[in-house]
Amino acid sequence: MSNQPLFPKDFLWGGAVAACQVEGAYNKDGKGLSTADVIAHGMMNDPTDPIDPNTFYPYHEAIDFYHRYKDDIKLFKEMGFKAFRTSIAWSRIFPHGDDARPNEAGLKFYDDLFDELIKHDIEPVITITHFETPLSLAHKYGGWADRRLIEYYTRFVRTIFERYKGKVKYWMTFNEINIILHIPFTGGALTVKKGEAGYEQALYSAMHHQFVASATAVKLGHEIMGKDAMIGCMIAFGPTYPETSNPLDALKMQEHMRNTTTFSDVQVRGAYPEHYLRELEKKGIKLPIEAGDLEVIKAHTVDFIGFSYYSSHTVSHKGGGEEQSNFFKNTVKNPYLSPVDESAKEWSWPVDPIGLRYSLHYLQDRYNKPLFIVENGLGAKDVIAEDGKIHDDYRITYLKRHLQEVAIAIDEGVNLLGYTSWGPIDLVSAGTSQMSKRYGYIYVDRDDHGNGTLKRTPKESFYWYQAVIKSNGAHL
Ligand code: P53
Repeated sequence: MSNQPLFPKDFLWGGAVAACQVEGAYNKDGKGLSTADVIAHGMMNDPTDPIDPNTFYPYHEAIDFYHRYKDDIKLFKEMGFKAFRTSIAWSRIFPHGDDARPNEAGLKFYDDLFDELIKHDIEPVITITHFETPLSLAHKYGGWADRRLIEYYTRFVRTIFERYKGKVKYWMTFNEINIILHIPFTGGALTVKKGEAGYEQALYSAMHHQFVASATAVKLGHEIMGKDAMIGCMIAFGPTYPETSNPLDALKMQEHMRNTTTFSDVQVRGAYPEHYLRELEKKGIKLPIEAGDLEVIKAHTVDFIGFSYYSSHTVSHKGGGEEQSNFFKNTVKNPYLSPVDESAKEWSWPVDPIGLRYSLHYLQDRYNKPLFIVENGLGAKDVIAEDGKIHDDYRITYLKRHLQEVAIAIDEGVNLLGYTSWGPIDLVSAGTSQMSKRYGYIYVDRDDHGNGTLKRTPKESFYWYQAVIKSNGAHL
């Protein structure tokens, strides 16, 4: 790429994490248990609850960011971060979710964290809740399938908006809100299991309640923090391609794409698409819509669209084809995509940098709202070389190719607020609970069983990203 600065002057370069995947300190300073605290292995869907003292729970200590954030932020600053995305652990603030009063020690922790970021001129970008819900809300109410969760979430949101106004400008209401249909336990606190009676109805009830809660948060955000506050949605995004030019494949693509766009449509356009309402009706599902719900959703649409991008999907009308991973199920292999690097083979998420450019245009054409890439990155196995360094050239290649596409999209007119790559420091994987699926520019000495010193070491990609930010994207 040429040395032309294509990125806007105040572009928010940085990295993104989630509270539960980094903080640890799961029972410190009054924090209540969250749904993530009962995950011992695998996808965040399969709790080992109650906590078994003989089982290792990776989220309990995670990478101990709770105690080490000052040093970690120094490293982020050294890379030149302008923004850092993290989330608030709901059960630090409301230990049971439905408590009448917040836990002051929890509020204080985020005050200190945000102050530390601001001190280093790093803009906090905050996800209100990211794949963790107070566990007690699961036990007591069965999670978001119960309408009362809207009230408890709103209480949480009001508390943090009032507390952190003036410190935090960028907010997102729910991490990857569309993932609730795939990982209903951590984000939705749903206790009914797949295959059990009422499972589907519970999923869609939870979804509707989260939409109402999200719109209510946008409303409150503007009331409490004024027009300056930017309250966004956060969607797990990836375009769907048809396997061939067969019109039946095009229809299949449209159907698959709607699994995602329905979620952005509700939050950005303010209404359920007609096709979705019909589809649910045919499935015999009844959305628990109460008086005023649709009006709130209509009136309080988001200010920007935050999205994660890891890959695209390819579908065929003939059906599933080769299963590529949990999230990419019902998709077929796309022969035009780059091969997955050896270091990332275990997870095999297809690599499609052009798909990111496509996504940016797609979302801008559809919604015409500011966009924010709040996650992108390569989960890979890293090895410490004999010289003691981590030569993660595969990660640099992945990120570079994606950022080159981002630069082109911006040059072609896309309005992008920033780019926070996923896991700038190694963290616990949401999809697998592994530490060995690493995304970081910073290596953390910790394995899948909890061994290691937690020592931080910059990888080769650390210096690469530092140069990218320093040149505002001119040196990719
Ligand atoms: P891991 C599935 C598909 C796309 C994004 O994922 C996903 C998931 C859930 O696994 O989640 C986001 O850790 C999520 C992060 C997560 C990250 O992608 O499975 O917002 O919490 O860690 C990467 O490799």
